[in-house]
Amino acid sequence: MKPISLTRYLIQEQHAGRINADLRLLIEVVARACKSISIAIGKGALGGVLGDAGTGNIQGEAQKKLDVLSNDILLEANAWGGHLAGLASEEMDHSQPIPDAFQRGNYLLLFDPLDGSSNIDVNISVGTIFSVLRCPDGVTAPGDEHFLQPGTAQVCAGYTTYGPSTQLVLTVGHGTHVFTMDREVGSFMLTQRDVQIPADTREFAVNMSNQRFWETPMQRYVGDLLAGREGPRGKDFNMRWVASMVADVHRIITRGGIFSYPLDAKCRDKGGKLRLMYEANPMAFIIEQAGGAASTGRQRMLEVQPSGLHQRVPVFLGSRNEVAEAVRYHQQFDSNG
Ligand code: P6P
Repeated sequence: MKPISLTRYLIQEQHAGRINADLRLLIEVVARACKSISIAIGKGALGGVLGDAGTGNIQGEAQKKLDVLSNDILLEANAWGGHLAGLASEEMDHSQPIPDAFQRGNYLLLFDPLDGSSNIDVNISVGTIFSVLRCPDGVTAPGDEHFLQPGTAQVCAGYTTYGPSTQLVLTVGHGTHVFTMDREVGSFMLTQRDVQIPADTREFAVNMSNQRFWETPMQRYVGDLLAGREGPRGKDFNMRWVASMVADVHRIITRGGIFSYPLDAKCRDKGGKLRLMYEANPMAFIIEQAGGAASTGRQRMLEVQPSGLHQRVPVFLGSRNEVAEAVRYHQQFDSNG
């Protein structure tokens, strides 16, 4: 049976009362922007878009030309549709209300326009991550403070991975679904409905070069993974690390696993490496809707009360039984040292 398009899927969700017309428009606008980003990335060296932009973001990171281009594509695409009250981006210091020239809607959009962009110049998969919140009632010109809602308040989350194929992974709170871009037609087609991540795994993803900087429970947890079948876990594990969160998460969506970017001595003062509002929270919503789990190591990710737009958090997400195991090491350490 021919897969249905994203548009038809969204119309079905709207007719079922699970989304409204504005959220449908929002998702279609973001998907169209991701198609434009996919085309820009796909040109590679021929598109004159590789390399550094010569600017930096609030994270203190050098911006790639494609970081800036992807951000501009998403800003322009979402300005005039009337579905948004405001938006926030990893690449912008503060959130932006929709310009007065355009009608405003009831949603807030947050995004990392191009996550993993340090991998672009070496032709490794990168991605766009987005999260949708409701604008608080009565707020017509939202400021940063109106975005500071816990992950449980998300009405939609998704990412697009720009790899051998371009895939959009989406949840509106009724399962997680995968759409693959038909490059000839330019449509996203539903290729996997209701993803179910295996509860157990033998595959972990972490940047091992940080091992000496980790907290004790993380040292113990990974040490036992590495001990394999002779160790307390009684089974061997495999390791993968792409250093592109979207690519690592998509592998987990596809075959299970656990992804972690824990606290370490280098990022402790900042609260972690990955950002809560537009990386950890959308990924946590997607993973939980696919039967997985997401935690800071000490708290369910979606229940973290944000204190800042660019707040960072430690991240453990993926196969729910393995995430529970990693959390257990932290609980044991916090209780008994
Ligand atoms: P490291 C990419 O820069 C990113 O934000 C995530 O996509 C990725 O998981 C992580 O950082 C990689 O960090 O320290 O391994 O380079």
